[in-house]
Amino acid sequence: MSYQFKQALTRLPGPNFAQGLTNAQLGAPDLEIALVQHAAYCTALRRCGLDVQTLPADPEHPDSTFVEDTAVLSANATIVARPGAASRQGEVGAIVSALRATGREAQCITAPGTVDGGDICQAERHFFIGLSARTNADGAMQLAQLLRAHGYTSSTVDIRDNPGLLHLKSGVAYLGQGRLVLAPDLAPVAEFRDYELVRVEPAESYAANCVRVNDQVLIADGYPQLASSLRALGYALMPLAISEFRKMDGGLSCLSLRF
Ligand code: CIR
Repeated sequence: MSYQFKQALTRLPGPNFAQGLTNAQLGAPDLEIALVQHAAYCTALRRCGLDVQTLPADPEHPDSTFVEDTAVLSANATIVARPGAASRQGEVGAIVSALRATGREAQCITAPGTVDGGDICQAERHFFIGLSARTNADGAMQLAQLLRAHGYTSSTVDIRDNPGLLHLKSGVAYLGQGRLVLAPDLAPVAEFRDYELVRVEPAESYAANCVRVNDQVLIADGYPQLASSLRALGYALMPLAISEFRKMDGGLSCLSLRF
């Protein structure tokens, strides 16, 4: 990955965390454990060299710890998303302010468009935009136009027939050097055929949501096959416990905005 991340934005899960949206059927999350896992995640980002700003929990928005969904950030672009779940649309105000404080002025996705940042996967100068239950065609079109104005290309990947994937990045991660980690549900997607694929076994599908951060790859702990494939390719891994966020349909990428 040629781009080096310098900063990250995260947000604490709050006492209302268990009231967020989920289809995971893994039981209610334990807030104390979630806070420990969140702190370890922020520490991992710092070890990757990032300056991490953690916003306080938002009592109005139980899903607001999943900050990735609120924006699409790249070297040149700062685009504030418009989450597809109505209960999450109020999360963006605090993110706009936090980004502004770092000197980034945001452009916004507007109604009737919806975009969740979790549906957006950047691979160098190209963005894959997932069409999902959260990101609609209008939002995808607005985003593509904004990205084009910043010199990026994009293409859409329709995951609406993949009920196992909440977001595109639930099933794909870009590692740099033209290489993607890919969950089995996305294996048939023609858009990915020009990339070198690290295929995730069906039993480890959840682990496809890993995150390359500078010289490290954050990976959910407990997925030995993917970990061993990535180590064999020379990646330094940071395995992280993420169980409480998984109970709320979240993964590693969702817990931060990296820029
Ligand atoms: C939601 O359903 O919106 C949250 N409970 C989980 C969001 C996870 N975000 C992500 O995968 N980017």
